Amino acid sequence: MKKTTEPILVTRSSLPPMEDYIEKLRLIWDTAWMTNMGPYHEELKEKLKEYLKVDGLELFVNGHTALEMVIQAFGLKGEVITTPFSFSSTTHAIVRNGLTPVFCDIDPQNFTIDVSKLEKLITDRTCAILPVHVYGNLCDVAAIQEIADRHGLKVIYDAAHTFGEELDGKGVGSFGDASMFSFHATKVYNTIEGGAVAFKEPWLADILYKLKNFGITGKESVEYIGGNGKMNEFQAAMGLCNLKYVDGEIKKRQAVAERYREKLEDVKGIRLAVPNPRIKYNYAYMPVVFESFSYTRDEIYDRLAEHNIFARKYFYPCINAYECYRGRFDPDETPVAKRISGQVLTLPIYADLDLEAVDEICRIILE
Ligand code: T4K
Repeated sequence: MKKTTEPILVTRSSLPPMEDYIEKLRLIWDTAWMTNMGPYHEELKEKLKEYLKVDGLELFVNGHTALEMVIQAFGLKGEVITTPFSFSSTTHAIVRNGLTPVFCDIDPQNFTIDVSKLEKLITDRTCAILPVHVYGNLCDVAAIQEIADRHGLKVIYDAAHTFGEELDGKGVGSFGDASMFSFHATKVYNTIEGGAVAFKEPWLADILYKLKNFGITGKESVEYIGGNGKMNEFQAAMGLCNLKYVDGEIKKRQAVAERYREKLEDVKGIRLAVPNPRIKYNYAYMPVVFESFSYTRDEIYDRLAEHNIFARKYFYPCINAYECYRGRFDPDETPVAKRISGQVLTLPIYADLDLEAVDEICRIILE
């Protein structure tokens, strides 16, 4: 088998033509305005509100800070129900706000929170649900909202993976009380590092703006214990440039995802998430579950690495098995998440990935 010369990594950042970015840098040099809600920040905020089809939006320096700060904005106390099948950020944001995460298992089909197991985890200490639209697979937003309304709970989505996605034509950020998007370099759309909170209630705009700027409320007043979560002008300029090309990038990702599906969908022992025709996807990740295949997930991972192809075990281990949470949670209480996290591999996917490379990756897997 031919070894690829250049390593193929799980993803590769989308960058605009360099001239576009240089052009944007001129204003920064002319004005010397680099951060603290400058003109690019404000322009990007308005453009993203429209693109994401949401009522309110506040930009942040990264997705994690956005999540920490929206949790703080709601002034939550007690327990937050979430899933352990996510990136560390989701649970860390809960814990760093002094709240207790309670882990709900996931749906084996699309890996999001299993709504049939959610309600029995609600106690009189529960204040919110923090589900994850993992890999861009949307949660059952209607069922979650119905449960939340019945128990008077807030719903904050970790929508880090869902830039530009829609359900029945509605922007994904319009569900729940708030949604956090990540614009990290590894995401479908990037502002180098960056993130946002989308929301409906107008009061959130004001408090999020203040929280990300140290809680400052006036020339001589600081009313909140905020932090520094501001997106700077270099990030916002990159965001404005990338926004022009993102639809094209998503189309190219779609071709890659469809090629993988063509090659792997009907293979015995391999399972792909079932697409939902109501969702407009962004093809952020390509998760493949090696359930009863002739080789284990780890064997496939190693075999690809021998060929210079670096898939990733997103998300292994489950968060409730992390060293930093040892003794506090039992991963056996979320058996589906534990099983899937031992079987899933996210294969390389990005806009400029050649379809021939996809064929080669599939050939190595199936060989
Ligand atoms: N919630 C969820 C569900 C998330 O997945 C994340 C982030 C967050 C919250 C928090 O959002 P942010 O605060 O990050 O905005 C990466 C990303 O750093 C992280 O943003 C992402 N999730 C997570 C799933 O993946 P690593 O440690 O796997 O990244 P790294 O450095 O190994 O990069 C992966 C590949 O991306 C590289 O092999 C090559 C490519 N790459 C990477 C970088 C940094 C590029 O092409 N260009 C680059 O600049 O965490």
